[in-house]
Amino acid sequence: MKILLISPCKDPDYKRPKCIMMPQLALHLIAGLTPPEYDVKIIEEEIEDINLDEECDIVGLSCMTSNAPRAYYFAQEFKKRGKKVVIGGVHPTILPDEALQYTDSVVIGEAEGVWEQVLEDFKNGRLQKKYHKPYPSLEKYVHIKHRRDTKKRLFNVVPVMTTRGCPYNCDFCCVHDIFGRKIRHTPIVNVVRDIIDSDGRFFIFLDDNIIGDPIYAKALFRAITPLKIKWIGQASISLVKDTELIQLASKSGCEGLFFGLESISKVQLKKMRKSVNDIEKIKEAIKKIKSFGIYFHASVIFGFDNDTVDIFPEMLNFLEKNRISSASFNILTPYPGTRTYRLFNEEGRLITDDWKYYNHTTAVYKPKNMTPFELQAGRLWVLNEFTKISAIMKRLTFHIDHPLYHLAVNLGCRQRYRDDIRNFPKLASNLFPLKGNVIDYKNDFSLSTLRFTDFIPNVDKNN
Ligand code: B12
Repeated sequence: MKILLISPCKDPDYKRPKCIMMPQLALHLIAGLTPPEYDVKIIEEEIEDINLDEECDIVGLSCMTSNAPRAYYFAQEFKKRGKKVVIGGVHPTILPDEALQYTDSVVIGEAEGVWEQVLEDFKNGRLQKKYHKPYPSLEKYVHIKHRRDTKKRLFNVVPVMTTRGCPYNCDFCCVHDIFGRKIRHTPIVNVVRDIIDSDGRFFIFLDDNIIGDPIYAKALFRAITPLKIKWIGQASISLVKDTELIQLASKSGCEGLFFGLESISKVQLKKMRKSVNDIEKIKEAIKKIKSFGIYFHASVIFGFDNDTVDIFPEMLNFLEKNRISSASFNILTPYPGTRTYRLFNEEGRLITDDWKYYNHTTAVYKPKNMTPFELQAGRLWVLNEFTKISAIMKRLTFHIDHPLYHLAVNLGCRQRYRDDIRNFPKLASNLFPLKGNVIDYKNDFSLSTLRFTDFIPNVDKNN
């Protein structure tokens, strides 16, 4: 029997070079859970095309919100061709009934403890509509067979996940609803085994917060130190409160961390219940983390209710002043299942229900203190200013300890800017049609030639 496991892309017209796409973990893990009698083929549409007539018995689709429409398209096409289709991932977990309109079966939550049952039921012709085993144990070692393939990508980085669940409860995030509030751990001995089995040298820990449980994190860092690997991951700024933890992370091969800084507004930081919520303390934290040789990548969000258009130059100024090497510029996104979604929906602020736009970088709602267009354009303006070649080179002088990361990440962000600016006219005319003929998106609009102050006041405020 043959299983086809697919990760659809967000936009089939825009695929990124294979080497810069971070490899999938979920589908490889599911392949690892699959009994040996099945043949498994994994396809990531971001890097390869999908043949709808591919020989297989059952199709498994994995999706987040932004690629859910594409997943549903494939589900329908495969069903037309007589295949059974099972779907799983973040979006079907939140909206299983929506997913069932297009598929035969939905796995809600994690695949561990469920996937074998799905296959057994399929084999016996009694596939159920929904499968759900909340918060399964992560004790069992799952051998991931396709490491060799995944290693060819993103500078040979190998993805690993050590924990699930998140104790924080951010309004805009769905992770606590999906994986629970209690952190569950993979036994450290299994993480070590996974790292050794993978034969890799460079790893990415996909955990939402690799230091979420400091006791586990310290034990993990001690256990991987002898492996002499290099790794990157995501962490909360509270790392700074525990010097031993930073030392252990650095000694175990931590080269860089991605920090969800989110906002520089004190009110907003407090609202998000961030444990380090004083901007002066954040500045010190950045310095301290960098002093341990850890590359600092910041992730910020625009569009909170107290953000005005001033947030764009303020954020740029903050990042430059604090010598932040690289940053992801996101737009607040009301993902289904979050409190933010419920609130914006109740207040009638959502401007589209097309999930493909729910991607962290598109204004899909009316912000309180600016227009959706201003939010969209303001993000692009910051991205442009921060990733101009002259700005990247200027910052390089402060990051001579990690020149390759600095250049690779920033040039990647520059490419992202180029893609976004190319797509902007189409996006803007779909989502933000103007009432007055203020800007002809197709012919007049070029952010690269306009300064922020030139275009923001020009926009029709009623739009
Ligand atoms: C790594 C990661 C990425 C990687 C993905 C790498 C890849 N090729 O898959 C990259 C960086 C590319 C990425 C991109 C994006 N990401 Co992302 N990402 C994550 C992260 C940190 C971990 C995901 C992961 O791999 N986990 C490990 C695996 C093992 O877990 P899993 O994927 O959940 O899979 C389990 C179950 O869901 C289930 N399952 C999943 N699929 C299937 C399929 C079947 C058939 C079955 C049976 C079961 C099943 O079984 C698995 C094992 O238990 C999560 C945060 C999180 N905690 O989930 C965010 C997260 C999933 N991403 C998110 C977002 C928003 C994005 C982007 C839109 C961001 C952007 N600006 O572009 C894009 C969208 C990409 C797309 N294709 O549409 C959001 C999703 C919110 C939502 N409702 O959609 C999350 C939850 C982050 C957050 N806190 O908001 N992401």
